Amino acid sequence: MEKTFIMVKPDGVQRNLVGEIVSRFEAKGFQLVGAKLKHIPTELAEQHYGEHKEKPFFGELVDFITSGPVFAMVWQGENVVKTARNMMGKTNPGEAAPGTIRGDFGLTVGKNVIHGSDSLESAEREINLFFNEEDVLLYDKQDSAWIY
Ligand code: ABT
Ligand code: MG
Repeated sequence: MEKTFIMVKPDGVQRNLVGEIVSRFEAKGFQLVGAKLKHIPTELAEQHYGEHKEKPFFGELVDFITSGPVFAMVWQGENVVKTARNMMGKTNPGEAAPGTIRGDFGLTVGKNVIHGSDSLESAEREINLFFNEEDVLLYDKQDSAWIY
């Protein structure tokens, strides 16, 4: 079953949106298989956002993501990478549709509340950056038969 890496960014944690965001993924039918509150060290932030190293906003991005704790999660389910991105909405919350997480809770591209892996390859890379193997739990869930 597919897995993705989802993270409530420091702005989302400060604005008490962790519960709301977890609820949306639970209600959709996805399964939470890993979670932790973490203050990201600079080195990990630079690795996580490695693809943006040469961009003019890289410094600000690293400063923001290390400015306070994030809530890092692994979610599992059918097509979860793409579906989670759809649930998050566009990168710029000003353009994100109402009903999406960024559309409902964000205003600016610099503080856009949530991160989600953009491909299967990114998901595997990011899960491995943030979680040890034993901290991703595989367990049976009673509602699976009613979702699939
Ligand atoms: P992330 O989930 O944070 O990776 O966002 P997403 O994948 O939707 O968008 P990308 B393109 O990966 O943006 C990464 C972060 O960079 C910020 N950003 C992006 C800017 O601040 N200015 C810009 O012009 C662009 C293109 C937004 C993203 N995160 N934050 N915070
Ligand atoms: Mg991205």
